Amino acid sequence: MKRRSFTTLALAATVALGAQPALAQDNVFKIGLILPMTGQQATTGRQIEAAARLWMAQNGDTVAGKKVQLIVKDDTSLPDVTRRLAQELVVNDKVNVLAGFGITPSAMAVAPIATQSKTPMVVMAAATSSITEASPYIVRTSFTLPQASVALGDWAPKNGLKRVVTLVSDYGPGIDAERFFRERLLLNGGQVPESLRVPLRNPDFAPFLQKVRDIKPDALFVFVPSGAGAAVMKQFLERGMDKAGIKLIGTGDVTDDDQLNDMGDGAIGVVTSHHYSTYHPSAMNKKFVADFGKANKGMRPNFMAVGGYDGMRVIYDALKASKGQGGGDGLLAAMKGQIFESPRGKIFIDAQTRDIVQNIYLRRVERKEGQLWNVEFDVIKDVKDPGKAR
Ligand code: VNL
Repeated sequence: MKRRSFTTLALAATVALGAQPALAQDNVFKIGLILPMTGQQATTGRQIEAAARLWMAQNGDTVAGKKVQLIVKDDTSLPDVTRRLAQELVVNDKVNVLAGFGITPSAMAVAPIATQSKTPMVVMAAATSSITEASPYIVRTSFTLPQASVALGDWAPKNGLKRVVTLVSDYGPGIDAERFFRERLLLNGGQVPESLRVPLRNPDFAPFLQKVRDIKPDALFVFVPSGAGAAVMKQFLERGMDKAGIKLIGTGDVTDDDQLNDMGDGAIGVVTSHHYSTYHPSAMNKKFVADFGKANKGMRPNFMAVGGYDGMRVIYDALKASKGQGGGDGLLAAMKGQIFESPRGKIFIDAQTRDIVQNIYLRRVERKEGQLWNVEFDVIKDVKDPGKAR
């Protein structure tokens, strides 16, 4: 009785004030999706936005009685811009969740805002191990570089690649990749005669590749962020590194499915380790790839798209489970421990670390049905981030 009269009163007041949108606001659930839509990392933004929109097209925009609204902002991959946008989304738009984050510095810039405002922050792209430790409100649906790199440190020496030079982008994920690959290789009796780091912004790979040619290792291990792989591949082949007997290996960022088909047959045989391959042979993935292509003029979803798609699922499932109650903390609690099948295989959000646990696949570039693909040939199941154990 009491409750009903209160509701009636509130309604009457709302109508009297002509403030009907205020009532509607309570039924809106806002996701602030901050991505690099322009600039050097624009492919990452395009992939994740397309995946988020596909998720919503497939699953509707009403969850637990709330209307889901996606607010996409372009941070041009500059962390100061990411921080300002996150602040505006929290303070002015009053978003329920922050999501996206193309590169590590952008994710790091927003972590304190997530903590202060108690807003869950779903990291869909950035992949430095330590990101999830920057705020207790961060949940990750992408991957970590230690997770992807260790598998290759086991595979390489067993396959005759014992002397390996590393070449990485000089920032968080690159430094993680360099360190975890190297440690694992050394543990397996390999050697790293040189570790090279290239700038993140406008890198010129030529002088570094010349150095690698002079050292003439068995292999070159590469990490560059999504979108930069094609440039590495082109210069690697132009300098005849493969003909000189140096094998190219790396995390899957270098043979990014978004660009792979344009890299040419020189890419065939390159072995990488990663958590998602567009060619992954599950029924769920085949449907995901087909639907994504249909909605985006034939574009292939890459590992960024999968991080975005699964991130949306984590948000939807948390909203459903918490029935839209409990604010940021309720939502966060419902994100922890989620387990489900993704287009990449089974994934799990570790409740302790809020980081993703997933399979890591070894893949080789092959031409199949007239196109270049990363074809999986081995799997390491349920890999936790090795960066967390320290
Ligand atoms: C990061 C890691 C970015 C891996 C990437 O592409 C990537 C990052 C934009 O943490 O900054 O492939």
